[in-house]
Amino acid sequence: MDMSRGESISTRVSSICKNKEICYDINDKNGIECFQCNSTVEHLTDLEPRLRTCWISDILPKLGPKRVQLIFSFGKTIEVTYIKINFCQNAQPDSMVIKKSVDGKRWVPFQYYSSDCRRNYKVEEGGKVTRDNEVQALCHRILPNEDSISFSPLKFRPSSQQSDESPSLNDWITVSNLQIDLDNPKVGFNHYSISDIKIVGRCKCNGHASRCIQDKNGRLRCDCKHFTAGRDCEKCKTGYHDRPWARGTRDNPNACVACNCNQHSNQCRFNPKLYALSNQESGGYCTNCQHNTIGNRCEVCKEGFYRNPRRKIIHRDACIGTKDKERGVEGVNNSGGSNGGCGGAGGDVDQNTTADNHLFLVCHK
Ligand SMILES: [Ca+2]
Repeated sequence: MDMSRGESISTRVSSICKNKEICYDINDKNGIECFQCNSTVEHLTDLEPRLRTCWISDILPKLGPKRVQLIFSFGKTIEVTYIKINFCQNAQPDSMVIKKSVDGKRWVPFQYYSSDCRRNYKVEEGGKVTRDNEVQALCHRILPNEDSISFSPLKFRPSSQQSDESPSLNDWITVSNLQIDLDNPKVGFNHYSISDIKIVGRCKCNGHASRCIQDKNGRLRCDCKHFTAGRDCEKCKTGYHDRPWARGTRDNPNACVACNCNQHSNQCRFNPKLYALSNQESGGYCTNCQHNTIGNRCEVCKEGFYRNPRRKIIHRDACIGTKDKERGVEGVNNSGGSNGGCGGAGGDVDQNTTADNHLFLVCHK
């Protein structure tokens, strides 16, 4: 997906040239070259079927810092696979950094470009990534006549062929915001100019969706499958907490599993202790049990109610009150126990079903 053309992307720039004449002195030309500029932020990412449109920075100060920032916010996490920047009017920078963030507050370098990496960024040009340190930003030389740069965040990373299985590389390409710092102009130039920025990525959905959709506010969210929920499918949906959430992989979708609440609730929570006790089979405990039931699986009648022997546990009349009893339904009093209804502490219970599907409880101590 070409994220830079998406409707939900927001682009901000710290400097822009509007209705102004820019004059600059190029060493190899006679005299000064001037042009009138009136650019917009949209010129950075618009489609250019015929006419090239360029974003142009304001005139840079003669003294002091010359940094201009471009910030792209996607509104949700994406996995970036490719970035291409086309410069305009030969006004490419001499030094620039691409930075990334997953919260819009903390930024880390993604890639450096400079005519002199060591002097400007204290990073060795080229550099090497090892398997032990795959997520460090590299610096590549930018040449004065280079009219575009391309950056693939997984390139040169040893685990890139198995990036699905590498949590650190997954984190490395995960961003919600990108920032491009143009730090120094080329010799003779007093502005920067870019005709197009292409950002290619896929929605980060933790292996539980193949596409993103827009919510009613126009924001991107994953089209979650495997009973997951959240904008990144980062959690199990309500009622599907019987196993812990896990990322979907090529070999295992790791779908969330519904809790068994005997049809008395559609809400549950995950409990690691229950999960361990069940030998990692089932860790959900039901909440908000209805129809006068309680228990991890809404399988017990709450105090003052009796187990109706004529109904299965999943029936809404499985637990009946005294009035129902007086009307002639003989119940089993299990108000004292939370272990399946055996009238007192310490009892175990077997649940059996008769040939005509009536459930009965067998208590033994
Ligand atoms: Ca353009």
